[in-house]
Amino acid sequence: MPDIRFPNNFIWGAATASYQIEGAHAEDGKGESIWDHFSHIPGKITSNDNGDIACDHYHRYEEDVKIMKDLGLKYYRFSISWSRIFPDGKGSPNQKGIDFYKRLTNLLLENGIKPAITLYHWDLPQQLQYRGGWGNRDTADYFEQYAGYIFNQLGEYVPMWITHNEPHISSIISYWDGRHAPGYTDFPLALRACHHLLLSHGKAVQLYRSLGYKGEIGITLDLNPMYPASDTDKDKKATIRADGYENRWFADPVLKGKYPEDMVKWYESRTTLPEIKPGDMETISTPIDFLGINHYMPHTIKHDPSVWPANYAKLLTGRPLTNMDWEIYPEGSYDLLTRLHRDYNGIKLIITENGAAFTDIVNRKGEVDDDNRLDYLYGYLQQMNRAIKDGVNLAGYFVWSLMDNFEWGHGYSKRFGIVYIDFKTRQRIIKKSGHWYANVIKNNGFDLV
Ligand code: IFM
Repeated sequence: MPDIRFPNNFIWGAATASYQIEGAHAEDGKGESIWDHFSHIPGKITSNDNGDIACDHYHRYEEDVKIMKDLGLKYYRFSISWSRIFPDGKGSPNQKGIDFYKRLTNLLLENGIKPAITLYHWDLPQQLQYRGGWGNRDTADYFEQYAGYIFNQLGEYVPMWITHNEPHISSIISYWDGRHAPGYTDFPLALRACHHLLLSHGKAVQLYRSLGYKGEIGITLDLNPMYPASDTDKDKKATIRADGYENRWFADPVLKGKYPEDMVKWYESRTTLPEIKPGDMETISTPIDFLGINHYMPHTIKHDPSVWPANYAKLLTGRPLTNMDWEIYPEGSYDLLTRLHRDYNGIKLIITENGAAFTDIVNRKGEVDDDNRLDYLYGYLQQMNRAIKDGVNLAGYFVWSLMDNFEWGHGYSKRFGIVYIDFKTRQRIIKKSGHWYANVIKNNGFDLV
């Protein structure tokens, strides 16, 4: 028996997202998405990279499923490109688009790999952006229609559904911070986008329930633990605010049916809050089967009145960094999981993303010895296992990512994969961390070294 052992039936998987891997950006009737649009604006992406070809997964999915099988994955988390299905975001579906996901789903199932589908991983159809994107409440209805079509096509075969990936990124970072598509810098609009994203989540969950499928449905939030930079009252209060701004603003509506009161109060005198119609919060908090968590790093928070709107800044504390300059602190994952368990009623949790970017080099033997990534996974999995032992209901883990891919504003300069991609030849090489992870899955755990 391995030193670190996970519960029976633990979900072991790897994750990707449509725009980051598929390529075939204008093929077989696919419509333009906001990321197709944004990445083609000069200066938005490192080296002006884009996802036109990416990992070419659209054409190489058979090879990729074979790799998943070699790794022994139990689950594969991927997202659907909305504009591949509805090129204009609504209206008539594109048969060739849905056929691709049917072929992929079938092949996964034939190979004993369960599909976990994310409906929205940030690639909104550009035609809907022209109508206001997530700032427009109607987008929540279009999302519900899109979700309904996908449920009807794939619902019978897919055991795990995730409505949205990281609404914090697709609202705040995309509509206020401006780093992600559509690249706006309007805070009240970002809060509106957030409300409509959460509303569309609730609508999709209700619809899924009404259709009677047997799978499970949840949402994925990017959640990180926050620690004060000092013992001062100001830093401690700023830490609570940072937690409200990035974590609770998303988790509380879904799991408690209300936006956090401290943050509502904070915003009231500083900005315009979104209109909440009767019934919205009930829809948003429709019970889910699990909470997906994407977790990568801790944040250390300092009060900083010059940073609007929440008056805090993040500090680096000298801990080792990944290639994204994200601090490595596995104990943070223990703190986060135990805290979520405590604050949200012991809800079932699934890590839907965790992993690290490092500079990888193919050696003369044609191998990638990414010991740094392996160490990262080793440390984080150990702490997550500790949380399970302490009673946290953690049911699964998906490594980010199955393969190196288009890392949004960073283009191809950041590699997160356990499988290396040569972006010239599109050759795939399982990295040392991938071989290690395959053994973890096989043994349902690992030995301490
Ligand atoms: O690549 C992203 C992914 O799309 C969403 N979560 C974080 C990852 C690393 O930045």
